[in-house]
Amino acid sequence: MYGLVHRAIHDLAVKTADPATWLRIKSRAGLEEDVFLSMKAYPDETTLALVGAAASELGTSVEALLEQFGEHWVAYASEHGYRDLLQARGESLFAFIARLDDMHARLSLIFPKLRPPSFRTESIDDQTMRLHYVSERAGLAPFVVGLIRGLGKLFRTHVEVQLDRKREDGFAHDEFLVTIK
Ligand code: 1DX
Repeated sequence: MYGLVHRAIHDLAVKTADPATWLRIKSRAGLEEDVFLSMKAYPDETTLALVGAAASELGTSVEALLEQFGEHWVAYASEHGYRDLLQARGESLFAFIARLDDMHARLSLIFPKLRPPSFRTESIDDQTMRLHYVSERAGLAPFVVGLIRGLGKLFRTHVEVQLDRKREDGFAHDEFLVTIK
């Protein structure tokens, strides 16, 4: 994944722990680079090694770390040049989620090595949607839970996310139920 993702993990580690913890995360992940370049595409193995090492060093599970990181990613991106992208003026949380593929299409024009997931929404009622998440990467459903919670904060909307159908249970892809409270 793009180095921007690794920089956001760095930011999370320094904010929830300290710089020494980040150095241990990098070393545990077997990575040598001093800094990650935002606009360089790194192998997914590098990203996953960082996530695993961060979970160990921060004393949590990979799933919990991914949830936390998803929430942090939204805040981080909105503070590092992507606020306008994440906050189309006047839009509701559900309207924004329904347009995530458009957001990724725009980003892909600028960053050709982006391999974005796809999100499809199904309206159930005014308060509830079913969110279909299709990714070439496995194991990142908890990341999406955090992303939706992060968007909820950004849009100042109380939201609950529930992983309803798991790809690892044999479904074609992960499906979430997203509810506005
Ligand atoms: F709900 O792959 C809210 O590298 C959401 O299944 C979901 O393939 C917000 F400059 C610039 C750059 C850089 C900007 F090139 C990324 F470096 C992207 C900024 C998205 C803001 C996807 C990151 C693919 C890297 C993927 C989960 C799970 C999408 C991560 C979250 C807003 C982003 O993001 C999966 C890659 C950006 C950039 C946003 C993503 C890659 C998301 C969201 N994705 C790089």
